[in-house]
Amino acid sequence: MSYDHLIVETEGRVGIVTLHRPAARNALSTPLVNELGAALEAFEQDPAIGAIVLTGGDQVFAAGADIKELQEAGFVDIFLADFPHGRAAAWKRMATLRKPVIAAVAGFALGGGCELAMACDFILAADTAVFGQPEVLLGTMPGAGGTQRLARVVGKSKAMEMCLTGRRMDAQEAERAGLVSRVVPVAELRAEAVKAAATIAALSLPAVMMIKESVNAAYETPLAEGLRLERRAFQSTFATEDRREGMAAFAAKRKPEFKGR
Ligand code: DAK
Repeated sequence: MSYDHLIVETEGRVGIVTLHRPAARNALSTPLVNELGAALEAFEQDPAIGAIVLTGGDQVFAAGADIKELQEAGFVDIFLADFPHGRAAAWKRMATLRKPVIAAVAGFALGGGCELAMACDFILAADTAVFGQPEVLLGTMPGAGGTQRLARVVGKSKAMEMCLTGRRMDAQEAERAGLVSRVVPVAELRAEAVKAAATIAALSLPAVMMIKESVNAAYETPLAEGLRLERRAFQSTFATEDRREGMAAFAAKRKPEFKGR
């Protein structure tokens, strides 16, 4: 498949999706979001891919929803389409991918851009990264997780301040607040993200998927239920060839060869 607003590549077992609409600061237009959904789905279905990097390149991650596309829309348009043109389907799919997705963020990740990064499994930030939920400055509010994921990750005060005032957060503050896993020089961002994804992609895919599911459960379940789910997932790994191989390799002092089985 060819894409107009994305660059889609692979490096070994890593799928890399680069948002590519530089003239509009990678604003998340309907065609771009639909392409993003298709590209992620293709990697999810591809057995040769073990992990995914989502980036906007080294200038900007994404400036949010396409404001020009939305400016004439009325409530009924937005409501009936469940936010324009089936776009919600791509967002929902994003949240249900089972393979890990790393957001590699350089420059602005604003509004829907910040929400898109937060919908990934973890965020690696360049030292140029800037996060914000400026929707209130447009007379609206975050609509794709900004009030929910941000509050869970950085806490109520910071989330409230950012969503209520539109104040942006730089990479260092984002790291202190736990929004990003770490900050790297912008020139190294892509390589670091691909390296992390390659590390994951070389491991046992069933174990990786169970870990992702279990960590995500921490945000959606009471502790006792989350612990039960984690315990059951841990026990399930004892049904995989990879778990046997991993422990046998350790005991034999050799590198494990995981098959994803
Ligand atoms: N939409 C459309 N065009 C945009 C854009 C955007 N979000 N951001 C930038 N552009 C365009 C500019 O209009 C300009 O176009 P031309 O004038 O050249 O035609 C070009 O990109 C360059 O922009 P600037 O000249 O402003 O560039 P700067 O580098 O000076 O500034 C900036 C970059 C990102 C700081 C600035 O452009 C900016 O503040 N942009 C708007 C950021 C913003 O307010 N974002 C929030 C949008 S609301 C949901 C899904 C998503 C959402 C909600 C629900 N569901 C699934 C339910 C999300 C909502 C939002 O994100």
